Amino acid sequence: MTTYNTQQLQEIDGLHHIHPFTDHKALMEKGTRVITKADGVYLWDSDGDKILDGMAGLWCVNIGYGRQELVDAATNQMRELPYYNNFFQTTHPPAIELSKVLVDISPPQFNHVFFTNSGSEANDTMVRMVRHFWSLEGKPEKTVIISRENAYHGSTVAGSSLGGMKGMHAQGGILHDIEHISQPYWYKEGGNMDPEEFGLKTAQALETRIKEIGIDRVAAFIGEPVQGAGGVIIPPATYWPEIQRICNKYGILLIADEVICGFGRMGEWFGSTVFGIEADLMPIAKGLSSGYLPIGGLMVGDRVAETIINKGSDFNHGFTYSGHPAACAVAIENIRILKDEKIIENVANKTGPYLQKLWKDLENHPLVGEARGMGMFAAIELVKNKDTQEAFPDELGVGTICRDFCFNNGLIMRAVGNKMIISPPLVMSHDEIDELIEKARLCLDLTAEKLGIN
Ligand code: PXG
Repeated sequence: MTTYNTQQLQEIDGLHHIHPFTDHKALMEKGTRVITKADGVYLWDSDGDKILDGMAGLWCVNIGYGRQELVDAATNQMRELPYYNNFFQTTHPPAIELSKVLVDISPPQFNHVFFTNSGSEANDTMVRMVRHFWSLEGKPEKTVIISRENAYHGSTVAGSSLGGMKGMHAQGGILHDIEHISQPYWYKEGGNMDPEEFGLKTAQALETRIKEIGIDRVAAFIGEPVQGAGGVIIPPATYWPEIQRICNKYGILLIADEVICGFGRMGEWFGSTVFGIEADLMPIAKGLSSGYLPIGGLMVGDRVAETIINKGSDFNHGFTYSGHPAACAVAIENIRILKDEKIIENVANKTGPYLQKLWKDLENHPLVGEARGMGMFAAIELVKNKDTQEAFPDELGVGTICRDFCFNNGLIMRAVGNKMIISPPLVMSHDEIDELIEKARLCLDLTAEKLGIN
């Protein structure tokens, strides 16, 4: 590859590269930040500045950067068999081994996986499989999938339709037979209710909606155990048990989107088990390979698998790179490292509690209305008035102001509206967590100063 300096890179980028979720006019004015290398929990940009990565890339680099074992796994596999597919009665060892490894770490009802290249494709696969399942069950009119407002399930047509982001629906429309109910976001929408009462009431909206649509039409419910991109929204303890009760009562499929919560972020292999959810299907991606190569999948529970396999003939679905050999080899090695180095146990017993304790203390900052989190992800609500929870006007862009201070002070922290969120690599040490908190506090101070709040 040619070596360019920062200015040249920015110029070429501005001329030719359309970025995901980016305002290009603003980007052209500022110039992109070019990330050139990474190690452990740190990134470096093209000017040589070192940045602490509080987001594990995009919620995915669970074991941290620079692991030679993953590089070797990919290299060896590419030398041996760089590509072959799993269509038409062929397969290869890495896909076979990864399917067994995944079944071994999943809850007992999961004995099958369908491979994809991303979380969005996993959700597309899910929509097609759910509708195919009900058709094979002799109920082809059961096509409606119920999701939630402010959910995120990807950017393909099915993914963005399942998601509850209005800005996405406005661009390109939404797939038929996808419905949304309200989210379990107690801080913003709980009003005078206590969290438990609110959790129950929000879950019961599912039952109401099923009755409105008619049970003969409803196929499934989908939710992230904890909403990630929506702003690390942790449901009250009463929420998931009530959702589970309703899904069981009406016999609809329950889909736990594990793309962010899976592979240790919450201190267990999957977020579902943390909340006692017994899912029928689990879209997975991100932490599956720690982001070193693109790979996702749909874990298929026995109830669905038995019908798809025994009652159907072909499931007419698949991607050229479903179960790509190099990506599978990397995922196998990534899961081995998560296991052998007890990274998930550490999240549950050491790193997670340490991070959460320090994070909670940020609540004493004048800008912070709530600091919440679980395992290795967390959010803060930036508010104008802590006592009344009065919010800043959206047009002030208070999250973006804070995010920019973070960027300029060597910390990646993401803004979601007026929320700041983190999702660091699971391997972050206590010293690195101290650094994260210190930098976050500094950037909150700078934001407060700019807004004239003290
Ligand atoms: N489900 C969930 C729960 C996700 O968080 C997807 C599906 C889609 O995965 P792919 O691999 O197709 O991106 C996601 C992805 C953000 C951000 O800024 C979040 C995601 C992706 C990109 C940005 O928070 N989540």
